[in-house]
Amino acid sequence: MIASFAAGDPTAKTFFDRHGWVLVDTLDTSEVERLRAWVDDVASWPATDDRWLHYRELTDDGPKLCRTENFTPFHAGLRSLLTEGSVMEMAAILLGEEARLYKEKINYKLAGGAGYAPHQDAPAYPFIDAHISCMIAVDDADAENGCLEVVGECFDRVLPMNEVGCIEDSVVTSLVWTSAPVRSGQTLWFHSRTPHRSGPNRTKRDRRALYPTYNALSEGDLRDEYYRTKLALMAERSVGKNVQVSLIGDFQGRPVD
Ligand SMILES: O=C(O)CCC(=O)C(=O)O
Repeated sequence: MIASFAAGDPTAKTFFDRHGWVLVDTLDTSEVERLRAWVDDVASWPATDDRWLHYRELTDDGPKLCRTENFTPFHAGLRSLLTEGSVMEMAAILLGEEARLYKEKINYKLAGGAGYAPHQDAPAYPFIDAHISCMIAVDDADAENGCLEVVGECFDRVLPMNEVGCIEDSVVTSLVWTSAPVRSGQTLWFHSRTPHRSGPNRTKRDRRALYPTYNALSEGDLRDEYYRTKLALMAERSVGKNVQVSLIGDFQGRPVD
């Protein structure tokens, strides 16, 4: 078990500044129930080309939803969770100034869903120098259903990358990886240069999580520009042979077609 901090506790920043990640208790049981209903809402939305972005992967049980992005304009509850209240407050504490939502995604990792290769987020996030992300656990995440593994005290620079923008193998083996189980309602915050990876979901239990990313307001309000650029770049190039959900080839999911 990793020790967690209470929501809004300013001392979480001291831990974060040293380790590049910190675990925070964010939602109580009834808030988790409400969050699950909201995530079910989003998962039920149809595919569209001009609103939210759904991505699917092929699992041994057939095609499954693996990610949704750009949902806050279309869901008031999730928009409020990610842009007001204790999550936003913690983003500001950790960034050391007012924060803005840069992007948001739900990673579903449903039973049988694939994992993520070792990477840092920074190379996938253009325009800004300092951003932080968090994993808000919708379901309990553990080693069996593919929780994150992080490297502590290692966020001062972008590490050498392979051809798909993930961390080079020789560097991966030299790093010390810590498994980070997260209970539903807890939030694992991490710096955009904190190396992380996760295994597949080998269980029958879904492992859904929200991942908002924030930048310091002094760098601007960049969310619309991020999504415009991401879609343009993904339309003109692809990275690797797996399902492309990002500007780097971190996701290991098999394509559906
Ligand atoms: O959800 C996971 O297991 C890992 C997610 C991740 O690393 C990412 O989306 O960049």
